[in-house]
Amino acid sequence: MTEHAYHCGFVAIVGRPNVGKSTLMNHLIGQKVSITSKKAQTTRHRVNGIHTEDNAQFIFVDTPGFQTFHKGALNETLNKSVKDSLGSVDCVLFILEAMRCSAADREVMALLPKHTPVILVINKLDKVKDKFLLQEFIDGVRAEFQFADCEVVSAKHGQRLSELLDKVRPHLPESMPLYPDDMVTDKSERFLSAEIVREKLFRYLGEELPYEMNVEVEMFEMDGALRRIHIAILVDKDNQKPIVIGKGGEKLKKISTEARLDMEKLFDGKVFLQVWVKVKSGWADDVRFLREFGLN
Ligand code: GDP
Ligand code: MG
Ligand code: K
Repeated sequence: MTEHAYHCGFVAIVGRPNVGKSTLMNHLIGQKVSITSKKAQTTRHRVNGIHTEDNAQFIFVDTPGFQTFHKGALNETLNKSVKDSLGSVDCVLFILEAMRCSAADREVMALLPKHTPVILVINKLDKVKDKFLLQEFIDGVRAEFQFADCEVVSAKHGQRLSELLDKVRPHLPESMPLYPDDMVTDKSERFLSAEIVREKLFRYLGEELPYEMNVEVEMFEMDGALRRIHIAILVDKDNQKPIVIGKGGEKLKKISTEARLDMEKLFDGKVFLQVWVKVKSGWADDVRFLREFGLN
């Protein structure tokens, strides 16, 4: 393996809800996100995003069954599909929150593949006060599973992400990039779709706009010529949800419908858009208010 060799491969990000998978992913790919194209669907995996560097291309993929993962939802069929897909990527990132390894974390840990390198990623480093206790915590976790490597990061603050990528790179096969550069250099449709929802929120909430609010693209997929887009509006507190949703859901409906129409115009194709409001802390499914919009 020469130092100048180009590496390219598939990376899965796993962990229980709220450890920071989406935040990490968003930071890693930034605006340079590649949408799932027709080409991508010919590969073994569903591509979530691509990060391309001078010497490597990291292709982040979905793990079927993992998006719907929540406590108690795992069963044998799901376990098998998770295991199969984790066994077929080049590298797995297992995310834990610093100083926390709960039963839910261990459920995920039990699904980690034995013959694929798994890197332990300790997230939320910014919340750690005692570095000595952190080292003890890491040693404890590493005693439970044969991790290929370990890195501590703060996904939210973008800290130590290049160090993390440095540890992933050697596990990717020597290969030329699978995706062309032009797919990852522009603002992507994924990024633009979040911008459109953000713009509608500003327009329709005005002064009511909750101070802390994020828009997150949870899924962006091509299904033939149809774009399937799932967007979460993240608010800080439970009592901010009705502000966004409106009476009988009318505000959210308006926001979603207009956003979808804008997207269809911009992308020049049909869009199936789901928008929901989520409170940042807690389990997604408990707080999900879902509106579905069919096709015209
Ligand atoms: P996911 O369910 O694993 O995708 O987790 P999210 O990416 O949605 O993150 C869950 C919560 O943790 C969000 O409120 C994030 O802002 C927060 N979070 C993620 N990374 C960090 C971090 O590095 N530090 C801190 N303090 N919070 C983080
Ligand atoms: Mg997420
Ligand atoms: K990037």
